[in-house]
Amino acid sequence: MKKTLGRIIFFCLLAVMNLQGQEIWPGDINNNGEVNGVDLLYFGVAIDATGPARTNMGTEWEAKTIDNLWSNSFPSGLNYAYADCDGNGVIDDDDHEAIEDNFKEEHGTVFPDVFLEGTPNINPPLKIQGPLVANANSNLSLDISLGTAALPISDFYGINFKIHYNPNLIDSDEIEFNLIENAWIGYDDDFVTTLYVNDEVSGTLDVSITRITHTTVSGYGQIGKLDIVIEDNVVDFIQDTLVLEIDDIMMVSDNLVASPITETKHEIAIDSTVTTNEVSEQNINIYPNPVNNILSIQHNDLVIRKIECFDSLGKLRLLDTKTSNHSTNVDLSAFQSGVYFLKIYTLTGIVSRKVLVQQ
Ligand SMILES: [Ca+2]
Ligand SMILES: [Ca+2]
Repeated sequence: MKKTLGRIIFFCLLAVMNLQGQEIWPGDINNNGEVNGVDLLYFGVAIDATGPARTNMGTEWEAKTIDNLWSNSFPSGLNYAYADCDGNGVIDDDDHEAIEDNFKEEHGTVFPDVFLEGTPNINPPLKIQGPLVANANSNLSLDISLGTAALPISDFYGINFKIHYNPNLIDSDEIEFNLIENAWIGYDDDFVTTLYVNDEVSGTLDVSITRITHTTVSGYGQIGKLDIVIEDNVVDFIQDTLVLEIDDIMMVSDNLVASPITETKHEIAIDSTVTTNEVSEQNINIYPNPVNNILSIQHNDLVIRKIECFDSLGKLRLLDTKTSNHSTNVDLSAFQSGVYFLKIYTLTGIVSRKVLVQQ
């Protein structure tokens, strides 16, 4: 989302106006109408502060009346009472928990957080680095780094970002981000706190990290690792390149001043030609390709159990369980022109092939 001056002025006005609102929704610390990782950045700034407790304590997702404002405010003018999610009069771990419990909840009108998009080679990048090719059903550990020697980071206090992935290509239960030991931004519980939320449906991992020391650090290089497991059913070929994309980055100093960070993406080609071993490519010939009628699958000594054909959307269009010796024919004459994917199950493994139908 691009920064615009109008939005920022409006956002600041909103923050000041909210002082009159006198009610908080637990977890929405910056009071913009939604709970997300940006609220953790505000939490990190306000941590350990104390003020008057609320009479209406608790973190259930409902409006809580603020009885008394605190003496501290965020730079935007928003009162620290909004950071005391549970209302006990101190900003501590329970308030962090409220962000997690109410993550993605919304109230009233949502004024989306503003993310400053960096310019490549001018602003420091947040990068994913790792292999460019991977086999189906393999585990990968990718490096996440912030800043480079040429474009280092100064006055780091916290960062929030999203990693997008295709949930059809990786095991969405298994995706995990973790800070590495000795990460230059801090890694120990005494120095940083984190919040990771994975949405398996949309394929989004929200990562939020903030220091809790009231002091900033400067540096560059690796901060964490992203562990993923490539699915073993990617042979359906809905897509054979995994794209991991970082966006919605907000990196702030200890007074919540944001600096632009360059968004990046990392592409991994998934080699799914053979998902189980022992089937040599040379053992199966498919012809003609392109085809408009009968496709011949010559399989020499391999015994075929079944053949599946998927269209480019991954929909199963044909299932053939006939077996024959050495060669099997598949009728594709009714298929529209386009790319299709064959999955050939043999006794020793599965072979996948791309077929072009031209009518
Ligand atoms: Ca918020
Ligand atoms: Ca509290």
